[in-house]
Amino acid sequence: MVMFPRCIFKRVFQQFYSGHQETTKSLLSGFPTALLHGQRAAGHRSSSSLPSVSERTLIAIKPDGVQRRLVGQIIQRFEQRGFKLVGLKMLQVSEDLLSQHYSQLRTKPFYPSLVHYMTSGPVVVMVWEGHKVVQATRTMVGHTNPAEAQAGTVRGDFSFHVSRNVVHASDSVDGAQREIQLWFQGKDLLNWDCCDQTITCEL
Ligand code: IDP
Ligand code: MG
Repeated sequence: MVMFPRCIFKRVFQQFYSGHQETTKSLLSGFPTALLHGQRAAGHRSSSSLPSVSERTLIAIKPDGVQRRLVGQIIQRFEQRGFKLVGLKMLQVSEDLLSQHYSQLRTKPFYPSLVHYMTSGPVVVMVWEGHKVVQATRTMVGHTNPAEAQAGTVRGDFSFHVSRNVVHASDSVDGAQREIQLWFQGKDLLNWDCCDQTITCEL
């Protein structure tokens, strides 16, 4: 018997009881067979205990990352890790937004150059969701000063100076909530089911 991921079951039941059998059929026929079988091969457990996956963090690819065409490679790292992208946009940051984002740094001597850097071109800002995503993405991003960042981290692989460190990642769960509210409106964040949720999220 083919084991269907939980999200597919949920949507099939929703579709069936709401009378959309055609949609249900297309939902099933459109789902890659290999993935369905892969689910069984991966050893699906009918777990009822989902970890807290509601944690979210804000990641931004800074202007140097965008200019150097690193957007795809950076996004790929978080996707490969298994985190879920729930918000994404590209924008030219205003000084006002930046001063709120970096409110704790306003008195630092490097603040004017930080503003100049961050407003020098577009940024790509994202919200990622997953189990302990704040801590995990900070580790993946690496030390603030790329000279001290480990190889294998984003900053350790793509940068060498603190004034051009390619990417931002929230440093705490509270900080992430504050930053997400600053950069995104609630309606711009999507709650969606990953088809591989039982593989990547259930413990
Ligand atoms: P973080 O980005 O690792 O969280 P923060 O201390 O919050 O580090 O600093 C925010 C940003 O300010 C850094 O990512 C970097 O772009 C910039 N910054 C921090 N310290 C310096 C510095 O000494 N010189 C120049 N820029 C700095
Ligand atoms: Mg910080």
